[in-house]
Amino acid sequence: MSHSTRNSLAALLLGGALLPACQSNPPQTQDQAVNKEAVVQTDSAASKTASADTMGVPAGSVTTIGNPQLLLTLPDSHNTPDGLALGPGGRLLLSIPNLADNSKPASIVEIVGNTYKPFAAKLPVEPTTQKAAPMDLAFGPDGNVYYAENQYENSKKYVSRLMRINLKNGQPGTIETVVDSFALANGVVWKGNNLYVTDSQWDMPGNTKGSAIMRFTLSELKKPGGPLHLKPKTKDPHVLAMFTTTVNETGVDNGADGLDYDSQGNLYTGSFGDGSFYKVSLKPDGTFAKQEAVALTGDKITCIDGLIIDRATDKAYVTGARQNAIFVINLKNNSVSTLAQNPDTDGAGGKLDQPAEVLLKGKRLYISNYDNPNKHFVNTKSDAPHTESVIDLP
Ligand SMILES: [Ca+2]
Ligand SMILES: [Ca+2]
Ligand SMILES: [Ca+2]
Repeated sequence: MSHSTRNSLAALLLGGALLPACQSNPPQTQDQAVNKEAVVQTDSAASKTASADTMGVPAGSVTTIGNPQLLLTLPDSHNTPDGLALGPGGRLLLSIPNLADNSKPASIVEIVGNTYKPFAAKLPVEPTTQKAAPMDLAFGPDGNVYYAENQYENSKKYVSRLMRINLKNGQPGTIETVVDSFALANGVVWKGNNLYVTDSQWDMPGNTKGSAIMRFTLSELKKPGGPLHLKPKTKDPHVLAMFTTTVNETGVDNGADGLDYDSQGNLYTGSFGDGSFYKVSLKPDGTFAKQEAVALTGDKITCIDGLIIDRATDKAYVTGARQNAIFVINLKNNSVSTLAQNPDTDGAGGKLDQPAEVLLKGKRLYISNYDNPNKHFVNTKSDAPHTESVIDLP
């Protein structure tokens, strides 16, 4: 999950530069509106906190739906919980990239009951950024843990990676880079011996709003000889499908984010920047067959972060990071309903606080509250407590 605070910064700077031009006239375009608001924010110190969302989510309109419960609270040293993985024996891992405050190192912990313990406390840092940033993660068919790394907020120079934690007797041994040169590696899912990874910023020549799903086979990830290198700004042979984000008032152009597959083996991903929901059909060998934007009905989703599909019911549980909500998409008829939603909170008591990732274990839905907002999000402030919530489904 994946969030681009730098975009806000860019809009802010741009807004400053355009100050004389748009100060006296009402904004005519969405971009101008964004810039105009940025100017207002620069001019007024008072508006630094909690500027109510007046565009995508009108102030006061956010209702309370459902009743998420607190699973556990994390200290400030674990401030941005994100990816969740279910392993052999029901083991649960949680990645914490600390992108809200990375003065403390990122790590991966293991959730045990309603508490947690260290799993991989020392992740290798990327050499140029000197940071680790684990996002989504998954146990592979080889029993090892694969995690996507998001360096995009540290560097735009294609230094994000796919990493492998080689397990020894269930505990982390060596941790190595298996693929490099992603822009923003984000969601991961294994389907048989195919690994699918989203890159939320896979741009192309002439398309700065690009994103993609990549496909790797277990055998190529196991080949000796060091990491695979992607070729940025190309349709690299690992690119399975590409997407273009329609940038809205949030200014965020991150695209494909969470991903999972249904009972028929179709892959789905959602766009963080614009909330589009995509279906990618696969051939039996896991390669591309076709893709489509799914026409959804019911409640409107403006931003999709993580998602998980219950293949027994073909319902997708989708985090609405911007709307501070969990949505359910019934893949049998593409209708959307809201399972849970809260107004702006700090997360106390398990209230939603910008949910980023979800995982289903039995009938229990685990929810990571990422709490690291972009502008025009219901959540306005990264704050303690840092939390995991749960919803027990009927
Ligand atoms: Ca881009
Ligand atoms: Ca919080
Ligand atoms: Ca918050």
